[in-house]
Parts: sequence; structure tokens; C-alpha cells
Amino acid sequence: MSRVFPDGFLWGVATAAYQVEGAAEQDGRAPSVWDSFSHTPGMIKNEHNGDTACDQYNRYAEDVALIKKMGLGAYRFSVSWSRIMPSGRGEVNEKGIDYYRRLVDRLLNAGVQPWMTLFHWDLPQAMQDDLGGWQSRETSRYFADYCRLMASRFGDTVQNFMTINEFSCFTDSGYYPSGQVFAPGIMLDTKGRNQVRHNALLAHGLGVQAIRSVSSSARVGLAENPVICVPVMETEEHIQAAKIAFREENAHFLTAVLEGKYPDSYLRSQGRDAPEFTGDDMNAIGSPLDFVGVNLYLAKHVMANSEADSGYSIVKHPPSYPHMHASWIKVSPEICYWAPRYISELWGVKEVYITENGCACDDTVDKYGRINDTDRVFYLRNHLLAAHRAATEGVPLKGYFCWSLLDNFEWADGYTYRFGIVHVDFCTLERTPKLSADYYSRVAAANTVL
Ligand code: PNW
Repeated sequence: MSRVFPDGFLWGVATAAYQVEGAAEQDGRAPSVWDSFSHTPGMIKNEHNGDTACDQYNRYAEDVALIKKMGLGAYRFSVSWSRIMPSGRGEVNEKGIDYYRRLVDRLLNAGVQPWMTLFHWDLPQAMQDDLGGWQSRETSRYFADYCRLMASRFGDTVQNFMTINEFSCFTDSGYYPSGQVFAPGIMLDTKGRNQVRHNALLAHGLGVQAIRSVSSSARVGLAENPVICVPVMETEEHIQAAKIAFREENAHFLTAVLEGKYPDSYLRSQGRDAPEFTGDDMNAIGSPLDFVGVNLYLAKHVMANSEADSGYSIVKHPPSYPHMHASWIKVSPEICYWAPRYISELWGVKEVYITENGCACDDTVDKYGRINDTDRVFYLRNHLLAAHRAATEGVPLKGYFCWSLLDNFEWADGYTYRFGIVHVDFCTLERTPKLSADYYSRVAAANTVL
């Protein structure tokens, strides 16, 4: 069986500002909710924070050189909003703009496409303090202003913009935590949570419109982590059930974005807790996109169930289900096939990118100073086989970004989980490519699963 990807398939790596940049107080950057949260005792494992992280702000040249050496075609990074606008609105910090200008220019000179995410969870703290963060629609409007600014400054050099990374991780986990608690770590009631979700969707929609209003060449998408429904087995009834589930389980995020409306079943199920919204909101939220990016980590296995009203049920992972070092990363490579396929079938999306996929491994450095992360290579190979299946069966999957370029600040887990294909020594900040970096770079060069 050929394992060659279609010509032009894009091979990239991804990171996010708060996880890699460091330089928390350099050149006029103001704190984000993640700075405050990580400095609150008890919120992050080992009281770690992103003050220094990988120091990419000062070492971006070295990191771009690594990407170039690996022969990759794209780097997906995010912009720290409070570096650009310290209060989230109003005054622009030109030194912040300059940093991303330097990064983008360096990438372009290295032949690497910059893929810019505008929001990866690090809301300016001032917007939390003054407006109540995502509880306020004002935040959505200010986000659009920030998007307009970035598109007007970078529309000539950056072709691909993503508005928002993963709605659930800064709405549900930030304002209605069940399990993981993320910034700002506030507990709302269901109605409040639903309004926060809506305001986040609105920010995305207004952001898309704002970018398009100043740049006719910009391509706009988002990077969402949908609930990834996969059939328990590939028979017609389970495949259909998982497809219905994919739309229903994502009703309040991806489905609303791609249909420009909340499914009736969602509004009915929320009853009096349903969000308040206008028709204009929904028109903005449903703004056409040039591509849909999905971050793929773990499956929800779905089976057809004629006894359930919905026609399906979700099967819990049995206790012995295999997982990687971070135990929430269950191994289900088929996510890289079913998510792109269902997205194209349900909504007619013409370009899908896997904007993140990867895993944490318990990496060790051997006596030669090498990190032979055969488990990460195993993980990548199997996920890439599933992506290859999609791309060669006619699903419009156009590229893959590995999470992550570097070991970095893994949110509430601090530095305890390593997701990089390049190892970072957090004492010296030295970068050492792992076996998986060698593997991934050969895959990209051959455009083939190896
Ligand atoms: C993503 N889940 O987060 C983020 O985009 C990255 O910043 C992060 O480092 C990476 O995945 C690894 O955690 C997720 O529970 C967090 O399904 C949680 C989930 C998925 C993605």
C-alpha cells in the first residue's frame, strides 16, 4: 500500500504564545489571565508558570532554524494579545508588533509559512478585571478590534489566520470547570457558562469579519478541538450514528460556527439556560471560513443505540484503555480519519487541517545525550496513517501540524508533561531534537508515512 500523501500536503509544527514565549514582562507586555492564574498558589502543578517558558521571545531565531532544518513547511504560533495591546484595547505596543514582525520575516526567509493564531487562551488580565472577561460581549467586540489591527499589520506577510484556539478550554474549563481548571478559574452557573460560550463564538465571528474588512488576501479559519466521535466499528449503522453524534456533541461550538445557528436540540436541551443572542450574532458566527482547523487528541467512541432518543450512545473508555504519559491522551489514531471526514461530509468544508496532534511522553535522555522517544514515533506513525487514509480517500485534508515543536508550559500541568519533538532543558533552555523530530522531518521530506 502506498503511503504517499497528495502533492502539496502541508507539514507543520505548532506552539502557543504563553506556552513558549516567556519574556512575560519584556518590552511592555502586560499580564494575561494565565500569568495571574499561574501565579495563584495551588492552580498549577509544582507552582510552575510561563514567566520564562522556552524563552522563544528571545530565541525565536534558533527555533526557526530548527524548523528549517527539519524541512517543515509551516509554523503555527499564537500571538500574545497583551503584548500587542497591554490593556486588551486602546493603546498599541509597537515593540510587541515588532517581535511578531521579526518572527514572521524570519520564517518567510526560511521558506516556512507563518500560520498565526490570534487567541490561544491568554486574555489580557485588564479585560478580565475591567469587563469580566468572556462574561462580557464587550470582550468579543474588543477581540475583533485586535484581529483587525493584526490583519492590517500582517495581512501582507501572513496568509493564514486562525481566530481562536479551542473554545472549550477557555470557556468551559475557565468558567465552569469539571475536572481540569483553567484560567480564570471562575465557577458560573449553567446559564452563565452558556453565555460565555456564546461570547466566545461571537468573538470568533466578529474576528473573521474584522480580518476580512482589512485584508482581501487573508485566509481565515479557526483551530477547534471538537468532541471527536468515532464509530466503535466500521459498519454502516455505527458510522452513521457517530456522524449524527459528531454534529450533536459539538452543537454549541463547531456546529454553531459551521451552520450559523444553534441546533434546535441544543436550545431545547438548555431550556431557560440557553444563551441570549441576536440574529446578527448568528450571522457573524456563521461567517464563511477558508479552512477549518481541528486539534485532535482523543476519541469518543460512539455506537448506534436504537433505545436512546438520539439514536446513539457514547461508550466510556474502559479502565484498561491504552494511554500515553498524560493519561487523558488515550490512543485512538482513527481520530485523524473520522474528524476530517465527518467535517467535510456534514458541512461541505473544502479544506481541513489538523492544526494539532501529538502526545506527552515520559522522555529520558540516554548516555549519548539522545532522546529516543519510540513511543512518540509509534503515536505519530499511527495517527499519520489515519490522516493518510483520509487524504487519499478524497477527504479534503490538506495539512498536519504536530503538537508541539518544543516541550513547553503545559497549562495546569506545568512542565510535568513533555509534548515536544524537540526536547527543552528547562534549566539551560537548550534544545535537543528527539528521535521523533528526525522521524517527522523524514516523513515531511518524503511526503510519506515512514
Ligand atoms: C490543546 N482535551 O489543549 C492545546 O491547544 C494546547 O495548548 C495543549 O498544550 C495541547 O492540547 C496538549 O494538551 C487540549 O481534554 C486540552 O480533549 C485538553 C483537551 C484537548 C486539547
